[in-house]
Amino acid sequence: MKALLIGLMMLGAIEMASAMNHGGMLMDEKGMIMNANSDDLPRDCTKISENVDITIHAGQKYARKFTGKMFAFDQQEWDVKPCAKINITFINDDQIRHQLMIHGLPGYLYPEGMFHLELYGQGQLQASLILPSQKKTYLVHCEVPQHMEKGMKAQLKVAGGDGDLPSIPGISAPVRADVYPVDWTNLTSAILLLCVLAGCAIPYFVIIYAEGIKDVLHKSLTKLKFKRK
Ligand SMILES: [Cu+2]
Repeated sequence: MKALLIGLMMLGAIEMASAMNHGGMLMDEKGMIMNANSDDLPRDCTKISENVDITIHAGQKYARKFTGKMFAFDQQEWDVKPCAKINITFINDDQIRHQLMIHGLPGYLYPEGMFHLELYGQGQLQASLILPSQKKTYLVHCEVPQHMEKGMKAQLKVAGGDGDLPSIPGISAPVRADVYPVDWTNLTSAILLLCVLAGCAIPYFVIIYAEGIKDVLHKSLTKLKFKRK
């Protein structure tokens, strides 16, 4: 009987563990960590060159310094040594979902070449990864629809990287810049012309008829005062 109970408890524990950890993916009610790696060396590394602690904030307030952007990380670029181990603390300052995804990593260590942290709202997560020795620039972004396009894009360089990625806020020019065209029709042109004419004409008439306007205002105010009495 005792053996049976222990067996059942062990089965329960295994089931709980598998619910939390699906092939490199850790989940709970706050968020998700996918493909973290703090031990396995990339094939081209003989040892970890440096341990780097990086704190990355995500939130709307970090986009204020970039015109036309809505979401951003607090930093847009990091540079580390070849074979560096990065210990990331990812903090979401918003009440909405944000991700920190790093792409282009070796597939034999990181399935789909991807490292992925995700927070469903305000909070923080910690996870590590070890980078290969190759001089390269990795894409860092949030894949929630429109978040990258609206500014949540950055780059992680190894040994200075192999160039800048496009559309990194404050660093590189966009591939296609946002345009805000005016829908010019006869009506909008006529309204604009009318506004310009009115803007020029009103001060002119005010100056010309200043005395008359003053008299009219004075009389109106006097009438009002009498009525109140
Ligand atoms: Cu996001």
